[in-house]
Amino acid sequence: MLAAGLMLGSVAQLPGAQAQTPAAPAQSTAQPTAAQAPQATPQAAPAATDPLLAVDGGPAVAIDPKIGQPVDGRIGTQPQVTPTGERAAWMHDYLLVPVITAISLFVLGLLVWVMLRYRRAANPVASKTSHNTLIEVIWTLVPVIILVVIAVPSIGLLQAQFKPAPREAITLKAIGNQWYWSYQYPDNGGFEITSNLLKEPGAVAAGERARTDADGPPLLATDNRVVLPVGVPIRLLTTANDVIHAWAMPAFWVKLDAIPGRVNETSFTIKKPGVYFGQCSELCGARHGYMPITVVAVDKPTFDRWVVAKGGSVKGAAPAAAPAAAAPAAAAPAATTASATGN
Ligand SMILES: [Cu+2]
Repeated sequence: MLAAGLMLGSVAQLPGAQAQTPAAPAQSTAQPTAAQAPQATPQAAPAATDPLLAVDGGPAVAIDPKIGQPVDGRIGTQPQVTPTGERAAWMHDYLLVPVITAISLFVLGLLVWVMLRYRRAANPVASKTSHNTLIEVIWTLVPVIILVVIAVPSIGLLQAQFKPAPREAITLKAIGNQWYWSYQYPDNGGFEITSNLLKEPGAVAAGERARTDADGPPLLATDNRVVLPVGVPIRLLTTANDVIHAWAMPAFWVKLDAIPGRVNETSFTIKKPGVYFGQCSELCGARHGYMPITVVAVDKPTFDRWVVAKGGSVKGAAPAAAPAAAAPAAAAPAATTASATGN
C-alpha cells in the first residue's frame, strides 16, 4: 500500500498524463486495491472453477527444465521455439561460429609459423620485401567474400525479426515499470495483468506467497504469468512508465527496448507449448535484476478460456453464456485504462 500511495502521489504531479498507471499492485499479489480506482484488477472469479486456470488465473502447464530457461553447463543459445529464433540459432551455430573459428585458427597458425620460421636464429637476414600484389589482392578479396556470405542471410534475418505482424495477430503490450511488468491485451478487451517476481521462501513476509519449484527457477518465476497462444502470430508492443526497460525472452529470440513515451513493435509465433522465462534486459535501476518475465504458451482454446476468465473478450467468438455475464463490468473500466494509458 505504501508503494501504491507513493506511485499515486507521483502520478498526481503529472497533470492528466497516465492517470491510470498500473501502479497499485506493485509489490503483492494480495488485492489491497479493491477500494481504489476502477483498476479492474483481473483476478476474475471464474478462474477458481476451472482446473486449467488454477495458478493465479493462468493455465497450469508443466515446466520443461531444459527449455525456456538457463541450463547448468549449457553453451550457446537456448532451444528456440519460434521460426525466427530457429533461423537465428542456425545462423549462429552453422555460419558465424564456424567462420569465426576458422579465422581464429588461421590467424593463430600464421602467428605460430612466423614466430618459428622467421625467428632470428632460423632467419638471420630479414627480407626487404615491401609489396606483393597477389597477396594484397587475396587478403582484400577474401574478407570481402566472407562478409558478403555472412551479410546475405543476416539481412534476411534482420528483416524477419522486425516484420510487422499480420492482421490476425494477437497483440501483447508489455509495459515496463520500476520494477515489474504489466501487460495489456488490446485485441482481447484491453484487460491488464501485473507480473511480479516471486520471492524465495525465506524472503517473504508472513502470509505472502513464496516461489515454489512449480513456479519456475529462482529470480525468474512470477506470480501472474503472461499467457499466449501457440501457432498464432503475436504482435509484441513495448513501452515503459518510468525509465527504459527491455522485454527479453531468449527462447523466442526477442529482446525489445521498452521506452517511456514510445511504442516499439516486433512479432513472433510460438511453435511449442510450454513455460518460458526471460528478464528485463536494460539496466533500469536498483531492482533491475528482479523483474522477470514468464510466458505460458498454450493452445488457442485454452488461451481463449483464460482471456474470458480474466474478463477479456475473444475476437470472432460468440459471447459464451455464463462467464461473459461477468465480463462487461470488468471489461469497461479495463478499456478506459487502456485508452488513458495512451500510447
Ligand atoms: Cu527494467
